[in-house]
Amino acid sequence: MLNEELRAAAAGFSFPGRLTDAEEIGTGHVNRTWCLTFDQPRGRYILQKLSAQAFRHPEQVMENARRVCQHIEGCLAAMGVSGEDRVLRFMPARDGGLLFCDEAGGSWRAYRYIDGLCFLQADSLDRLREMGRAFGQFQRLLRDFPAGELYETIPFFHHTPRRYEAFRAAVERDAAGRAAGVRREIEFFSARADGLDAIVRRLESGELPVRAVHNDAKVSNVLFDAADGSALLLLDLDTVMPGSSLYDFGDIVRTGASTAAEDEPRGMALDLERFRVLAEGYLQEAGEALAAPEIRLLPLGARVITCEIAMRFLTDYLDGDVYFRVATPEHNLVRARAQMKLLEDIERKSAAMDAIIAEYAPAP
Ligand code: GN1
Ligand code: MG
Repeated sequence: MLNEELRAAAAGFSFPGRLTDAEEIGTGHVNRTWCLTFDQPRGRYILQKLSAQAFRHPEQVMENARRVCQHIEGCLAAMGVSGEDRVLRFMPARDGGLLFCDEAGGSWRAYRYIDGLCFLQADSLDRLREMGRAFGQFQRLLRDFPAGELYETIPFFHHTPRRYEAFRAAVERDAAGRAAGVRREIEFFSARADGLDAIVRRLESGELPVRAVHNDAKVSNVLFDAADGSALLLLDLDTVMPGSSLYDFGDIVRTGASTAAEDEPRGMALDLERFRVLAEGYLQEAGEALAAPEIRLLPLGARVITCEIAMRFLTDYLDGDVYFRVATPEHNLVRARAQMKLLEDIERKSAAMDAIIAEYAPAP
């Protein structure tokens, strides 16, 4: 569907050829994504409109992504690997920057389309091992990257105690009049409030190193080669920021080792076999780059990150669905319930996860 808004946004970039088609794609909860086709060989590009609600400084988002891509491309080149299909290549806007600002103030960016497969849920254990490897490699390649130079595009993004405060404030505001209907869910998080600083506290004390991390390490943010199944690259670098490797590992587990979709409470559990291959793939790549206490604490990432996103979904439900895109009025509540169920199973299986991590940790 080619409408005026899309045509205007596409015209903001130096694309070669004539625009012939635009298809909305992607499963993101925040930005919107189109695949554009031009009458040229290799004439496909991705065009995205950044959520103004999520990203207050889109130029900082692009600067972070550009620096990280440049760093990764340099590392790949040193390994003799072409960046062609392995790193996002952003298109310059007409003004020479990486963003186009439309008349209504909306921010757009574009990059070269890379052919491959994306999954909402992994379809095999091999796929999950590859996913673990992809995020592990990302961490390894960024081990020398000066994380402190990245902008904090969403301040306190994974500051879980602050997420809890925001959740409590939403309960108090009760902007959509929904709090009375979710007493059980509210109680669920109140009962867990004490452990929520487990990662930020260790980052602040220096027990965990601050690294450049992806911060949205979902299955759907990995692009796989359709022919051989290998992971090509990580998509969605919007939240690349200083943080902890536990955040990414946690999200890998949350989305990769779970037995149901993110918004499907029925049958939701943590699958330890999936966890095992994720840990194996991740540590194969990142093991040498991570510190021993970090590796030991990786399962904590799954617990904190799953609790955090469950709380964020419930917060948005209470606020009246102002942040995450929803398909039904109950969508955020259903998402929260699915993640709560997953969290309970993660809590039950925490010792088993610790034991698996110990098996794959590099020898001291
Ligand atoms: C959002 O839009 P998407 O799907 O890339 C969110 C992540 C959540 C995720 C949950 C900027 O990511 O933090 O983990 O939904 N991104 C932002 O699926 O808030
Ligand atoms: Mg994202």
